[in-house]
Amino acid sequence: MNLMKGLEAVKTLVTSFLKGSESYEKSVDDFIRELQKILIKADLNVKVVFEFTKKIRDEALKSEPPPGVLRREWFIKIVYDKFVELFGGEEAQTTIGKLPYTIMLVGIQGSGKTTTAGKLALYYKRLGYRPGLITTDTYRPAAYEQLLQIGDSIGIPFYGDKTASNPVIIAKEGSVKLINNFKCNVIIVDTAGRHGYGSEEKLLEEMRELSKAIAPDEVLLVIDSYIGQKAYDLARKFHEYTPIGSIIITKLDGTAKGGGAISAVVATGARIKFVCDGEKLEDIEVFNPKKFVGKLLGLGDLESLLKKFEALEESREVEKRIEKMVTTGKISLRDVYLQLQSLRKLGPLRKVLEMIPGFPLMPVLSDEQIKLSEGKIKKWINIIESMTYEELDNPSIIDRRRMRRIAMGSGTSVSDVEELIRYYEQLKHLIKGLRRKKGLLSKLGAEGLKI
Ligand SMILES: Nc1nc2c(ncn2[C@@H]2O[C@H](COP(=O)(O)OP(=O)(O)OP(=O)(O)O)[C@@H](O)[C@H]2O)c(=O)[nH]1
Ligand SMILES: [Mg+2]
Repeated sequence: MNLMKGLEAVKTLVTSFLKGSESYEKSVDDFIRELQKILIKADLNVKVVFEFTKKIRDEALKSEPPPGVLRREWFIKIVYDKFVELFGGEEAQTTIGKLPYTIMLVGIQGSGKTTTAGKLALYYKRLGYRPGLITTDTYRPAAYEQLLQIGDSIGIPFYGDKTASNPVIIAKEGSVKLINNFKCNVIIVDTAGRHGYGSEEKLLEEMRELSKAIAPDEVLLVIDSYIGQKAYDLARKFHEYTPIGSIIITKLDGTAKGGGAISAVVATGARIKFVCDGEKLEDIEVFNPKKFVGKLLGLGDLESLLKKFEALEESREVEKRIEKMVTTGKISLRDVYLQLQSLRKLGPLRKVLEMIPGFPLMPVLSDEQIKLSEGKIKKWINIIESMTYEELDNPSIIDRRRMRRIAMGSGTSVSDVEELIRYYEQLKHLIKGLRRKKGLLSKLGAEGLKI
C-alpha cells in the first residue's frame, strides 16, 4: 500500500525530531517549517497548511507534557492528534443495514468509477454480501465490456443493455433481474462520466436527475486524487446536494497530490468512505484517518508511544476516581469494576505498569502475580457483572448464600467471590488510611497491596 507518496517525508521528519538534540523551541520551529514545505508540495491548500501548523506550534509551546512523557514525545502526540483532525477524525461506517441496498457511483470522466464498482463488489462480497453490478454507461461502447469483464473476474453477476439508451430504465431493470435471478442484495450502479474538471455543476445536475429516478440508498462520488486540492469545490457542492452521500478517493498510488485531495474533501464536511491506491480490484480500503495518520507518521515506531498516551489518559481517569474516593472516603464495587475495566482495556498489565510511573492504584507486583491477575481481572469483572445494584453499593450484605448465587451466575467459585470481596476490603482499608494522609496519593501504589 502506498497511500502516502507526497507525504512520505513526514515520517523522516518525525524520526529526526525525536532524536534531535537542539533546543526544543528551535526543533519545533524547524519541524514546522519542514512540515509546511512537505504539505504544500503535497498540494494541500496553503491557508490550510498555515492554520494547521500554527495550531501545532501554539499547542506545542503552550501545553506541558504529563509526568513520565518526554517533551519531544508529547510534541509528536500533538502532531498526531492534529493530523487525525485534518484527515477527518473517526472512521466511516461501512456496514449495510437495509437489504437489498443500492449504491450509485458518480464522478468525473476517468476518475475510476468502473474500476471502483468492481472493487466495491469484491469488498462487499468478502464481507458476505451478494453484490451485483450494473452499467448504465450508454455513451462508451467499451464501458459495457469493461464492467462485464470485471464482474467475470471476481464472480459477480452483471447486468447491462447495449441496445438501450436510458440509464434509468437500465438501472431499474437491472436491479429487478439481479435481485430476482441472482439473489443479489447489494446493487452497484456504475454511471457514465462525461465531464472534465471544472464542470461540477453539470456533473451534479446529472447526478441529481439520475439519483431521483433510480433512488439509490447511497450515492458515492469518486474523486481522482490527481485533482489535488481542487477536490474542494467538487466535494463541497456534492456535500451540499447530498449530505448523506460519501466519497471515494482513487489513484492515491499514482500522485503526490493525495494528501491535498483528502484534506480538501475533509474540509468540506463530506465523508471519505474508501480510498483506492492501485488498479487491482483488491486495492481499496475503508478510510480510517487514525490508521492513515499512523502510517503517515510511521506507526511502527509510534505504536508504543500512542499506547503510552492512551494508558496515561486512562490512568488520569483512574487517578480522578481515586481522588474522589479519597475525598469522600467511600469506595464501592462499582469503583473496583471501573478500575478492572481500565486495566483490561489497556492490555497486558505488565506493559501498562511499565509505561506509567507510579500507576496509582496498582501495587508493585512480581511477574507471577501479574500473570495471575490478568486471569483474575476477567473473573472478577464477570463476578461484579453478576451482582445486583444493591450488592455493588453495599458489599457487606453479601453472605454465603448470595456468594453461591453470584458464583453460579458468573461461572466462578465461591472462593473467587470471597477473594474479590477481600480485595475490596483491602482497598477500602487503604482508602481510609489514605484519607488520613491526604495528598500522599502516590503511596497507594507503593504499599504493596496483595492480590
Ligand atoms: N493507479 C490507479 N489507477 C486506477 C485506480 N482506479 C482506477 N484506475 C485506472 O484509471 C483508469 C480509469 O478508470 P475507470 O474505472 O475506467 O474510470 P471511469 O470513471 O469509469 O471512467 P469513465 O467511465 O470513462 O468516466 C483505468 O485505467 C483504471 O485502471 C487507482 O486507484 N489507481
Ligand atoms: Mg466507467
